[in-house]
Amino acid sequence: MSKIVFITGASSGFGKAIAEKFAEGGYDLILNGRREDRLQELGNELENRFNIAVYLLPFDVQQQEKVYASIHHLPAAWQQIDILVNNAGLALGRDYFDEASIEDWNVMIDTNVKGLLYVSKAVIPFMQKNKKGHIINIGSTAGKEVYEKGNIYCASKHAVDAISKAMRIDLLKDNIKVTVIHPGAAETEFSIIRFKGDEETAKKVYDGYQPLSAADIAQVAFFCTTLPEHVCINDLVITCTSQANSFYTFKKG
Ligand code: NDP
Ligand code: 8X3
Repeated sequence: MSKIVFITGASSGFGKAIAEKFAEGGYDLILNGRREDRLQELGNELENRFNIAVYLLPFDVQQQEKVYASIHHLPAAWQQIDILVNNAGLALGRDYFDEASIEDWNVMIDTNVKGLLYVSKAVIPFMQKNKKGHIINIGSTAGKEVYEKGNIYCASKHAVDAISKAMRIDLLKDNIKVTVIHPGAAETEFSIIRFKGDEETAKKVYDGYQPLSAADIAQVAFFCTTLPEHVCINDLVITCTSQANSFYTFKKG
């Protein structure tokens, strides 16, 4: 069997582009997301185009029992996971702290933080058995600086940053690499989800400059995993050329 990469949130955006990039590189894929129809379509296309094998593992990362049951029941050959990409995540709303919805906060914390923990906890024993592995966590520039009305999304991504540091220290003994990639603004379905289907507001986020694309992030994720065995990129912030950090983006017009 070829090397195996397990990608959460592969039905859209970064996760989908990462699946395409690794498929092109000859990896077999475990694809997760909630929208099974999208995973099925992507899986079929990549199997046909790149002659690789794809295993679909649709579940909601917020549901601990389902996460554990799905991962523990992987066929033995598919348990030989080389790379885990913890990408599933979202922002919901852009509101002042005192006006934001508690439901939105719960979903962001349950997905971006607890979901990442559940999936990692379930996959790490397979890597420990093999005495190798690579975990890539998708953070954000929002995990480096807190911006107005970003409150709990920023908090969840700061948590991803801290969890990545903790994992890297505690998994040294198992020869497991941990990389956290912090992208800036990238045009995916992210803002449509954040603004709850308001496509006009979502589009405005990217007006006046060229944001990152999902393919840019996929290229970087692939690069991080193809370095020599003894080399690990720990922490990587990537923005488009027009963006410096969460606060400064140069926009035309
Ligand atoms: P998209 O909305 O395009 O993709 C998000 C993916 O996450 C989808 O595949 C979605 O699948 C999946 N997902 C969401 N919730 C769950 C869940 N509960 N269980 C399983 N899968 C879930 O956004 P992006 O590709 O942009 O976002 C990917 C990651 O990148 C997120 O963690 C986001 O915070 C981060 N990020 C995004 C940036 C951006 O500007 N776009 C910048 C920095 C970081 P489904 O709905 O089918 O479950
Ligand atoms: C997504 C980028 O700037 O919306 O993580 O927080 S931003």
